[in-house]
Amino acid sequence: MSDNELPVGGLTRRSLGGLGVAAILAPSIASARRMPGPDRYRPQVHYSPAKGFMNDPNGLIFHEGEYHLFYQHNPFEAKAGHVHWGHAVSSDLVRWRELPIALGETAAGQAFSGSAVYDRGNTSGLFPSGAGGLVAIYTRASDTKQAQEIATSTDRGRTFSGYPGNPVLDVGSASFRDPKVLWHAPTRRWVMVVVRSREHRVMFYASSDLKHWSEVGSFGHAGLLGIDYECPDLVEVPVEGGGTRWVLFVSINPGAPLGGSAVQYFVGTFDGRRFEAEDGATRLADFGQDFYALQTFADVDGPPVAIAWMSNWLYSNDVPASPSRGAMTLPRRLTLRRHADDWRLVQTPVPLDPIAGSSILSGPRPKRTGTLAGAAVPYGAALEVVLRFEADPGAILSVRLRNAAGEMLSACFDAGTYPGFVVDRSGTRGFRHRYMVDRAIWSAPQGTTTTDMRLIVDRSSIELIGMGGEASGTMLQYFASPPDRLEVIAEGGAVALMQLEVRSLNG
Ligand code: DQQ
Repeated sequence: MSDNELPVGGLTRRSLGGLGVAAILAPSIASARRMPGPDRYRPQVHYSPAKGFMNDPNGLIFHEGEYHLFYQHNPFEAKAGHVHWGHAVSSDLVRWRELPIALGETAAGQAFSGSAVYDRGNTSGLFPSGAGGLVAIYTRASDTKQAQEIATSTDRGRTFSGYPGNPVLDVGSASFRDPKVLWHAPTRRWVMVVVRSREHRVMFYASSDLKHWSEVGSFGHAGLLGIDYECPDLVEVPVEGGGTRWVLFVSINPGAPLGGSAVQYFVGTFDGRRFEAEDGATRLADFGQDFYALQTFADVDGPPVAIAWMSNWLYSNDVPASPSRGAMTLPRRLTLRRHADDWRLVQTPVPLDPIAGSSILSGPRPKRTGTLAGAAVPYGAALEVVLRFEADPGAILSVRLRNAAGEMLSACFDAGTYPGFVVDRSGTRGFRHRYMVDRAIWSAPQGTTTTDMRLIVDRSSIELIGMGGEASGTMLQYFASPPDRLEVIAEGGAVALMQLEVRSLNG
């Protein structure tokens, strides 16, 4: 067992009081190397490449009937490094097809994170007259320099040609990266959002041709600084009930509240030059430990759709390979909800009907304590659990996945003095790391007893979406032996299930 597979402070873990976690967990911790068959952790309903390493989503765009997911990718081994842009496409955001690598390393460096736009009016002049095409905007990164380059594609993203005049934006910095470009309709020009990462500044540049960029504004030294600001995104998001606000996402790494990587966001206005936050609040997009580098798709109709990388730089190189390392979250639609003096980002994972498997549990359950429902779950299947419930004050509703070896993964709503959702992976023994937290907690307004919870559990992850999308908790999790049973349990008070649906998902 290597040092990085040991949990902090020894091997004995205690339960979280009334949360129903096994009291003392077995001291043996299986390492990834001792497990038979890396496929046991292969994501079934989340995108992961066939081999190599994957991190940030890049170049997300809907174009000619296809959703494009480009991503940071090391094709040579399942470790970060030698960054290329991998590529996959989907017609429904759920089933993805991997395509050949889109951008590679050059003598000038690796192809770090960036975005893609459809230059429909050929503003760049880089396409044949009268035609447009896709333009990728990314950071060319060496040890001494990070500068922004562009590349064009006339074949729906299958191949790209680097612009001979690259780089298009070079400020002589070694920490200047992750350009997200959008078309700003009111000012009729392209806007690039990019970070001076070590200075904790998000920079705004404008261009009429994607080749010449002028600085027009900046926003920074705001929120959680961490060591680096990374992967910014700026998008106009509909507010439930009417209107819109601009949301500026800024990933930070390391320095997140749970350690390592996290995505924060600011809500405000943007006039094409300046982003003004509406209040001084820093909000996190996800309460788990494994949600990073969120990016939204260009050119989708309706509310924006975002994908994040489902990992954390503190241990992304150490988690079991399956045989590739790295997976994306499910795509989520984004809206904003206003609460008296607060804003909440609402995330709604796209419908999974295209990959629906069989129904495992269904129907309401009357209010009581104890086991409300239980069923065997198919070996190695991904699961979707949807619950709407009303809990007595003080009750805890848990969804538990377990196996005969005594392992358990649970997602709970605690209707106690401090109500909220909990994702608890402390009872899984397939992989531990000294920086992986056991559980993550999201606080709901005091007095909350009636709400909803949706879980998507894959072979090595769990996503909890609660309170109509306000709570998003994303965590990697590794059973040593796959779970074979699911139970819904009420403790400390009675709970009624107005809705219970559990189904398997086809990988
Ligand atoms: N990952 C990329 C960088 C970015 C970081 C390198 C964030 O462009 O800042 O793979 O995960």
